[in-house]
Amino acid sequence: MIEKFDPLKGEMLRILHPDGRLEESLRPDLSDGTIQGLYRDMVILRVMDQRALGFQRQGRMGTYPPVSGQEAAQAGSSYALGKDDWVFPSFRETGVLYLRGVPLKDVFLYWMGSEEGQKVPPDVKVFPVAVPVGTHPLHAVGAAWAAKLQGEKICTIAYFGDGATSEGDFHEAMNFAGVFQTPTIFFCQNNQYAISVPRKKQTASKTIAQKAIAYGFPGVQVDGNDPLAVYAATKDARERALSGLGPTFIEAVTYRFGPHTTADDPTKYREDAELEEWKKLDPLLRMQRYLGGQGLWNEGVENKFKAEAEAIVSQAFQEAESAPPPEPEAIFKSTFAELTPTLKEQMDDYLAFLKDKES
Ligand SMILES: Cc1ncc(C[n+]2csc(CCOP(=O)(O)OP(=O)(O)O)c2C)c(N)n1
Ligand SMILES: [Mg+2]
Repeated sequence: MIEKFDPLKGEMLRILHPDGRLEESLRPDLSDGTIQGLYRDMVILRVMDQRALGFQRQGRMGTYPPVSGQEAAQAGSSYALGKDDWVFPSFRETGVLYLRGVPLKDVFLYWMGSEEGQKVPPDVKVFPVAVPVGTHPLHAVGAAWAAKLQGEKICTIAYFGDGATSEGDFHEAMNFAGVFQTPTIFFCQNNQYAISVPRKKQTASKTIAQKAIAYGFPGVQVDGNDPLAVYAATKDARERALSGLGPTFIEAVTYRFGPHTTADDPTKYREDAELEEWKKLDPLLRMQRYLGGQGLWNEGVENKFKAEAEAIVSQAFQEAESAPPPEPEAIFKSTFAELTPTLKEQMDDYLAFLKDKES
């Protein structure tokens, strides 16, 4: 289905319009009940994000990268994955982590500075958060290649931003995936900015999706604020991957409502008017409009979902806050299974320094 939308012609996949109208001919195989569940999850992500900002401002959590505005991209794609598919996230995929089964407590722990938060339960197929921009698509391609060689019926998905597409690693990953036909989904959340650098200064390409064409596989632009379009494109990409057709590139066109991280002030580089225009395309609003028309959303439903979300977030944060603070040596011990001689030397040196300071 995605091949019907040519990024070179500016064609973008959209199924749920901002006014809540559904493109029936493109409707994915989701019941209205499931769509309501998807909306409920998006509310949890919105509430989680708002609370996380508050916790950071109260000094109870470290730097945090918000996801508000990108809930459709994260929830829509998560819903389309299989249980055994591997996710390779960047730092802004809090919503994906949660929906793929990483306990919210661990997500918070990570942003509190504890590597314990990166230790996912054994049945959760999520790699650690990659803060170095654009490095992990290579890992996703490598893992997909391994799965292909071993005959495993899974795909891998790498999440990254528009800015990451300027990194060399990204292009190496795309090239390798195209040549070796790896079952990989490249999922780009184009939120229009890489910190303060706008999309138009990132690439001279008309779309980011069209970059896939040069590497010999399909790329599709989807309305990233439309969870149904994101779901349908990801599901299609997954089916292609599992049937041996190789990689797919998805550009989810979206916008981050908040700052890049809690350390950023977006008013320095973007106009309020731009933000207001994008707020009209808020992914939660169009879901409310659609579900409202089906009798599955009203103020009562909204309040119920919000209260449930508050309870989930409060409990997770309480658990994270009551976990013991990380040992100083955790910073050295969290990368390799066994310490390298250089890391061991650095760790011993640091522990001796701390001991000296105490005495
Ligand atoms: C290799 C590398 N260079 C620079 C940075 C600093 N940095 C962190 S996030 C970011 C921008 C990323 O933008 P984008 O890929 O669009 O993702 P977004 O933050 O918008 O989700 C930069 C430059 C980094 N973390 N890693
Ligand atoms: Mg970006």
